[in-house]
Amino acid sequence: MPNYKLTYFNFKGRAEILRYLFAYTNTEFEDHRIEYKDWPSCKDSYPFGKLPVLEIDGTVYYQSLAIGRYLAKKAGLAGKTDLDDLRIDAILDTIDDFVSRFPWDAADQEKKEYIDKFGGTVLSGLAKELGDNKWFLGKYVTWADFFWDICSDGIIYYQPDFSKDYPNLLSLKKRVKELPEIAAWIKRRPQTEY
Ligand SMILES: N[C@@H](CCC(=O)N[C@@H](CS)C(=O)NCC(=O)O)C(=O)O
Repeated sequence: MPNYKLTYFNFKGRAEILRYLFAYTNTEFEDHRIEYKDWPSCKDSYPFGKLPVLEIDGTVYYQSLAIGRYLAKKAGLAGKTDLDDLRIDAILDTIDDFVSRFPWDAADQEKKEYIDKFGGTVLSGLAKELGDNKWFLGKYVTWADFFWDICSDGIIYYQPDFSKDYPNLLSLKKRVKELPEIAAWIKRRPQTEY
């Protein structure tokens, strides 16, 4: 079993998908969390000055979705075919486009404007993609389902009614959170606001 050390800040953010993937497979990992006040003094020691990074047996890997794809394959949470992987990546990138441009550090009004302007297109598209299926890929769970749950939680923190008009997307979140390994992780993870 390789030695895993995940480094990020003390919140969910871009590391939570990796923490879900470790949790789902009951894989031990060091959950190293850097406080913001300590960040300026260590930023330069990380690739491109960004987090998260994952050290695997001492070698540093970066970019959360690249790492996620690697862990998802190992966890059996990637696609069963190349075309399924293409669909998963398209869903991930759609969600990622939306959350990457979200004005996390701006005032509430600006956040609301962003959601009003772009949220509907993303939500209706994802709701259509999911349809009446249990998971985005139909019959089997993938890390795209996890990513939706985590990223939408991040937005819901600021706007609790985000996705309230899309019951199938809300049900999907519930199903992800009810997976026993994910439920256990949510219970034991450090409590942070977002
Ligand atoms: N696409 C990258 C984005 C990495 C990124 O922007 N990380 C932010 C935190 S979410 C960061 O390190 N911010 C601190 C800084 O830029 O100094 C990924 O997904 O890993």
